[in-house]
Amino acid sequence: MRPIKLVLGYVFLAGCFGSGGSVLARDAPREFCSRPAVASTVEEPEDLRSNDGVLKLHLSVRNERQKDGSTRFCYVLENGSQSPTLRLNPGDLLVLSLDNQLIDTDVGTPPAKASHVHRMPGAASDPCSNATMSLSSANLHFHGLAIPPVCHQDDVLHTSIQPSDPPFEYRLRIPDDEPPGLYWYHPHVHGFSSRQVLGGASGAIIVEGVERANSSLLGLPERVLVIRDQDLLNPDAPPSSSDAQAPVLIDRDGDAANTGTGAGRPAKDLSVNFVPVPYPDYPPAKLAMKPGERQLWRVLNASSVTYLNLAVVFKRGPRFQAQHLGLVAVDGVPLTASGSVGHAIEWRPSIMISPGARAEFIITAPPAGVDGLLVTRTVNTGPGGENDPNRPLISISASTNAAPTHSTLPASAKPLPLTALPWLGSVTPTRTRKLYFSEDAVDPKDPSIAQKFYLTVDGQTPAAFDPTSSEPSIVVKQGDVEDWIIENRSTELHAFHIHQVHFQVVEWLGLPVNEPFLRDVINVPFSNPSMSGYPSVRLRMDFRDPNTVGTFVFHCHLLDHEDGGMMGLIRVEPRPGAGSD
Ligand SMILES: [Cu+2]
Repeated sequence: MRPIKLVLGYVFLAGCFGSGGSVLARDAPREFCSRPAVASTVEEPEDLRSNDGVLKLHLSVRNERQKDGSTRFCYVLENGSQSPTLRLNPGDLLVLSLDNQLIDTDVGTPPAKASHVHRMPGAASDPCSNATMSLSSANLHFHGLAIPPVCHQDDVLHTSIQPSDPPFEYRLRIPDDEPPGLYWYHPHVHGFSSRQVLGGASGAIIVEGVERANSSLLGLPERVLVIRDQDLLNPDAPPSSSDAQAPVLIDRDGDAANTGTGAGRPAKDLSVNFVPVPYPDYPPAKLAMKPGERQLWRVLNASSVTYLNLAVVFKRGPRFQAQHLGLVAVDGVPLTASGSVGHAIEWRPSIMISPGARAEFIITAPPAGVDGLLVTRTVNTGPGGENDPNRPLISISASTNAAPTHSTLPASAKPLPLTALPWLGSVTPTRTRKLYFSEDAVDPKDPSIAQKFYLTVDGQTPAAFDPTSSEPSIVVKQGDVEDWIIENRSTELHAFHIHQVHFQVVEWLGLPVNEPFLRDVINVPFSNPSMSGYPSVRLRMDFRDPNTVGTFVFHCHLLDHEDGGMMGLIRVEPRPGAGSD
């Protein structure tokens, strides 16, 4: 369900840019965020590769209001291509100049519906400390990278670039020991992340070398798939005939509520590399592979709220045959990360990917004459959650003429050295903390009003994240390893994410799992009134990396929950006696 917005004051944005001359100039008709047609072929994003250890690029962030009232957001290169994949090696420098060309697309709508703006005390023109956070503010979060939470690198608390600012330079170095895999970039403007990401503001980052962690990947063609959600293209359409028996329930925000049937109207449409797969008929995007070919698919769930549960079926006549997918990495971390052998590939009939999470897996193309289908299977998000029904995403055809992927992993590679630090799972935690997700009705007597969202450290008072406060709810020392129990006291799923840090899932619903890899997003099961106690996961949190020193956030990655306040602050203090690094 959607939160109420944290409203500190309504400001009609047209008046916020001084003379407004540049704003008016940008109001001319234009199409920057064009999108492919329904049922078209899935194209890979453009690859930008580092050269001599440096990747330098100029990216504009733009938006465009659509006839249906929705707004597209896009990251555009000078050549017009959108959401490029940034490919770097460990140790490489990324120099990204971000030009905010956003306009206020709410101008012209009644003031009550116009963008609201957080203005924190001390608002200034320096983008490193600009307290204005609005729908036309921009910043970037480099999701999953263990880089410092400071301005021009990965700070989202105080960095806010306005349309009137000159291009803003991000300059950061991929750590030498960053696990090779799939990461991503997206905006993190508090209160507005959901609308910007839902509009399409996201792109992939690849830290090269996954074949060094897993020799079974040597020489495989690789393909980046970014799955996004968006407002329904056909919100008023009745369900297709095969779905007709499924009820269309509306939750208190007007979103389609979880039907628990696997069918019915979804809360959001999905797209694959921007090819929309709209409700109610879901005409799938198209993709060709050579018959029987193996590829590494690197899938990012860049949805604002939609869970994915990916599976591949082959159609043999009237029968559908489920295939196994060979999972090799999660959230940018190869499954071989613990150094234990024998877990290089995990063959699974389906792979769940929470909003914000990534999965990299081997897929085998259908044989000649057989069609394949990538689908997302229904996810039960709980009685309070949104409807994520079964639906197809990509129709896979087997063809000897299939175009090659943009990129193929090297055929030989030096194995990745083991990290210098002991495996996280073998470290005894310094202490254990408990945090919990909870929701509150704004007005219990009026169920038409949405929820308030909290992520609380046990013992503290639940409160929505306050962007004007710099007081952390958790303070740790660099070098510490802690266990965090994350409990869900609400009736819908939440996806826990923390910046700068990967963690190990140690327990799931009280059962030891000791995953031999790390994650940066974990789904926490919803609670149910018939349960005794609340469902929880236990995470081993790693603050050993000196790059974690500073203040940063942890939050739910269902972005309207995050925007609604389901977020907290942590400060990692330098280790006493540690050097300046
Ligand atoms: Cu949530």
